[in-house]
Amino acid sequence: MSFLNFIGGRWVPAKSGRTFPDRNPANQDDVIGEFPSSGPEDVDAAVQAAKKAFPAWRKVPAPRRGELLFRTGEILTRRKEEIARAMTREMGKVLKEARGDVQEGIDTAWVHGGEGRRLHGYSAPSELPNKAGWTVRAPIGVAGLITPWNFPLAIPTWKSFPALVSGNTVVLKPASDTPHCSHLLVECLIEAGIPPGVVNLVHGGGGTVGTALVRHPDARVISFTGSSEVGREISAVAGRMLKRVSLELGGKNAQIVMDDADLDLALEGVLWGAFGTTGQRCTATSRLIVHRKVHDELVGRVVARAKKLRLGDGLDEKNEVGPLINRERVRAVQEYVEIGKKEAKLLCGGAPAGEGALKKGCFYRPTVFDGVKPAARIAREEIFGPVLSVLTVGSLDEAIACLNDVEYGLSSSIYTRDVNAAFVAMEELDTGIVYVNAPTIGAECHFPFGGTKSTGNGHREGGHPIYEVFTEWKTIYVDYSGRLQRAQIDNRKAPGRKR
Ligand code: UN1
Repeated sequence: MSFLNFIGGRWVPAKSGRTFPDRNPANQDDVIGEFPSSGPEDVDAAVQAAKKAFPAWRKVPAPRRGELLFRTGEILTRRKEEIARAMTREMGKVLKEARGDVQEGIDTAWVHGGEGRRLHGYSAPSELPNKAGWTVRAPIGVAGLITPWNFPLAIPTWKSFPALVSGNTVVLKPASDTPHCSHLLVECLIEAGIPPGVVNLVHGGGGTVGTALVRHPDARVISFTGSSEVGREISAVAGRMLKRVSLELGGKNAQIVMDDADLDLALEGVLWGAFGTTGQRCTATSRLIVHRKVHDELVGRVVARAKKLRLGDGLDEKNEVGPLINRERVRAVQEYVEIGKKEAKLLCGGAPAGEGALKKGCFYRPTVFDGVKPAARIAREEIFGPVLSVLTVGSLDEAIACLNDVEYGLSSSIYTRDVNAAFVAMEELDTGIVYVNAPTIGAECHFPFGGTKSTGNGHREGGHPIYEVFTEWKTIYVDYSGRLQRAQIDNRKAPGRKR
């Protein structure tokens, strides 16, 4: 099957005519289809189409733009099972999680559809009589959205829905590992009635298509989710162009388990956090920071359960852990495991899984390292796979210091029954998201999502803060005094003069 770009309301091939295959990570022989391998000329066509569509789209009242998102949410709801299955085939996450990913897209439609009737500004009293001031949110123009493969439906909706309801037009560049999910999303937007040019889809590699989009002078705002390394590059280019950019980057998230914690709960949390989505979430639990008094019991149980997790094609609902996204990721995870073997003690996993039906896929065994020191590379660097590093501590202060002692600050978690300890952690953990008695994953789309330090550049997705990314503030003053009133001057008497 052959897929196309969507530019200016038409399905078109890459101008070069080149394509690339989209493969199922659970079975590399299964090709979902060929997608256009686009170049800068295709990006330019898409940005021009979006630019042309902008003046009319920004004039559509925001509540009407919101209604289009509600219709998209209804279509996604109707097609949920079909899209979830397509996602499992394309990205590998098990079906239950794929359904959750589509549901997150649906929820995002409800949140931002409703925003069409809010998009609040504010008013404040003027310092002068007969003068009023208030603010409105104005759209920016063409938004370039570069999305990752790990949440192939949810993340494109996190970015495109608020961009659209604010009145921007969009060029979406999905990850080349998951082009099909974005194709399906664009089909839903078309069915909902999106006007030509308002949403454009350009497939291809990050180095070519992503770079061309970031460098395009008419793509006035860029939203990117991916690695900190690429985020730094984007930031440098966009900085020189004075272009707004929102970056959602790496994580090295940890779960703290104190000696008074409910260990059954902490066990379920760490298994879900570390091995859900095969560890391929920005928010995955990559470190377990455990109090030494409960270390042996908890780690013993984690390893026993990790060994039993059932790997396989996510379309078979008996399977609990799907594959990594591609062979390159298998190699990258293996490299970290080799480093880890020199730094710490491997308790389980540590190798790809290639027996029987698994040999055609990119499967990797859930892996646990114990005795990891805070300075070890596997304690500090993002691995993006099913690898958990266990660090042992003796107090709450030590646990918090250990958790904060990394370059990233996305998500953190603490399991404790001590309310005071929980509140200290909420205050001291230097991450954008903090969970108490819950794993590091499980963010909801109407709350801010993002992190501190190298996890981003201060912006947040989700919730209301996303509108700081996709709108410009416009301040309006109306003077109805009928004379020139000079702010800061005419409401003051000169010093020394009697009133
Ligand atoms: C990500 O971690 O890459 O919080 C996104 C969660 C999801 C979104 C995660 N709702 O796990």
